[in-house]
Amino acid sequence: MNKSAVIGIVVVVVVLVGGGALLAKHNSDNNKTATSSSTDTSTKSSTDTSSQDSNNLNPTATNSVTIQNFAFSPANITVKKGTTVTWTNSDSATHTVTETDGQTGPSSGDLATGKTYTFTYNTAGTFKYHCSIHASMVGTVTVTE
Ligand SMILES: [Cu+2]
Repeated sequence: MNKSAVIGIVVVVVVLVGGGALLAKHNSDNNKTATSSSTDTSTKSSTDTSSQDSNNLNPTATNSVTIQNFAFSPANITVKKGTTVTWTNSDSATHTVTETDGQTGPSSGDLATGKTYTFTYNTAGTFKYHCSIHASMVGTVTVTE
């Protein structure tokens, strides 16, 4: 009786250890699969990054511009006619949002840190603006029908 019980336990242990080894193998296979798929993800994200870079050359579809590090971000945006654009000064310095080319456009006056300014574009076209304090700060709003 005792011997057969011991044999039974040994059999159970062998089966468990064997099964555990199989599971471990299976898991390592899964890990390999996960590793290769994460490689795919990083390849995809690097592709996304390059497409974001090319997007920076084109207007970004947004009505919200942040002023930071002495620059408008994004500097070039596109909105539909009738859109109100909001500029937020998140910089430590005072800036302005001032139309550049004599068309109807923003004229914020001095915008201290944390202040916002809004302007509604009711005409389609391309509208340049700048900061009247820092000549290097320029931006463009493209208004579509
Ligand atoms: Cu400025």
